[in-house]
Amino acid sequence: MIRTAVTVSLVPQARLGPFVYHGELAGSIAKAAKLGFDAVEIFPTAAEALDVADVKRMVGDAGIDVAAVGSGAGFVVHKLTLIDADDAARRRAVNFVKGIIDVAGALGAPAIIGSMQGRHGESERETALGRLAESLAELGAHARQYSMPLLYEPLNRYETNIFNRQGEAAEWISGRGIDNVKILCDLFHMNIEETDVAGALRAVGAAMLGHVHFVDSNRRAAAMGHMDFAPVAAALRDLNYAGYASAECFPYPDPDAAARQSIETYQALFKN
Ligand code: LER
Ligand code: MN
Repeated sequence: MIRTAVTVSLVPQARLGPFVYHGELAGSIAKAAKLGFDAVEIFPTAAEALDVADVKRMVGDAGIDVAAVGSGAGFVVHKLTLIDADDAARRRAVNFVKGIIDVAGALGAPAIIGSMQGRHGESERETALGRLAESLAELGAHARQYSMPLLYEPLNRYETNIFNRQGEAAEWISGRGIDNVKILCDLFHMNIEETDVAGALRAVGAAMLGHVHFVDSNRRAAAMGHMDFAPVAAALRDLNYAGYASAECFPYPDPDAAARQSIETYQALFKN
């Protein structure tokens, strides 16, 4: 059974970003539970900023889980990337993600690599991919102690030039023998980059599909844009996908309405 999650960003610099709830973890967790979500996906400013015992208590009291923990602040706040040409800066990036993996692991969740993959310069692609492969391999191995994969999220062309398409990223990870790293498929990025969103999910395949950002074409809540969700749901069903459909969308027209719309669309697609 696919599980539902809703995003909560605690990063002030991302206050205009595509997260349903912003800034207030306890209240957001309570709202998520009340609306019927199974979990929250959390974007902290850094690992040290999350008090694991506190978060455990909050989700425990609400009777929900943590779906994933994002590392985006590593880039947005600290400008760290896993492909930085400077060895010391790249090491800081890897260590930042290790911290996120440790916190996520303690919460029973995987960590996400999105914007920390960076963007390579002209004619530096192979070097950048080499650095990314090395970083992902180290981080995937680090995540294994928690029996969690590391989630790698291809982004659209306006955010990265590393991998924009899901199937290519999955093939590259498998082909390089990078262990314990799965793909996070964000339907918004896919709407920009893929010719066939459902086909791209199938191309990633059951073994590599780790998480889904459940959102519409315009980055509003599911069913507030023009994404055709029926083939997407059919692909996820056919793949026996049992991970999260996590609402990562703009809080439009307001956070609670976006959350409600997301879970109602999910229920309409998967619960009958
Ligand atoms: C960024 O566009 C995104 O989709 C987030 O999940 C990345 O951290
Ligand atoms: Mn995303």
